[in-house]
Amino acid sequence: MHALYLAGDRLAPMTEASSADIGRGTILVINGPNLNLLGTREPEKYGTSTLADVEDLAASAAKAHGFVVECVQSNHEGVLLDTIHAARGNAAGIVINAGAFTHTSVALRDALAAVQLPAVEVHITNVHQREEFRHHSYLSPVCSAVIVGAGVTGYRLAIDYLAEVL
Ligand code: CA2
Repeated sequence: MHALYLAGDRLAPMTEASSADIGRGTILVINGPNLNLLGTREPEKYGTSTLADVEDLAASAAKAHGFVVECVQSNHEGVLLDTIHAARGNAAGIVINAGAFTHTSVALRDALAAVQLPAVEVHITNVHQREEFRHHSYLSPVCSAVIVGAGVTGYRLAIDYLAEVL
């Protein structure tokens, strides 16, 4: 999944948007493994919003602050790494829910540290109320802020925060 949203609409990829369209810039919204299933299973845990709903919510929040979003979801760690690398020079900030890779991936942490962009780690659920293995995040130490347990509203809060600090 890879889409640029401008003014809440699905548009052409980032390369086709003019800098005049972009306003304050682009916020990259990354969703990791299994988050493509949002809204289709386990609603008691993850709610009923779909990934498309989350991406629309992010686009609206960004638009309110004069940003656009680029939204990427992948189940493949390498794709997420390439996406983070490509953000350098193209995005002003990053919102990332790396799913289960949060708890396993030194590589994603190194990529986030390398690009030196303000990043916000988001988790839909309160990972601290869940299994012990979800309590540790490799990403938190290299993120500016961490939002857990606010449901999909966490993505909006992350964008509001980035708009404040950027
Ligand atoms: O709470 C979160 O946002 C998580 O990042 C979600 C991950 C989990 O591994 C993290 O510990 C916390 C799992 C994403 C799975 O998403 C699904 C959505 C709907 C149905 C099934 C899975």
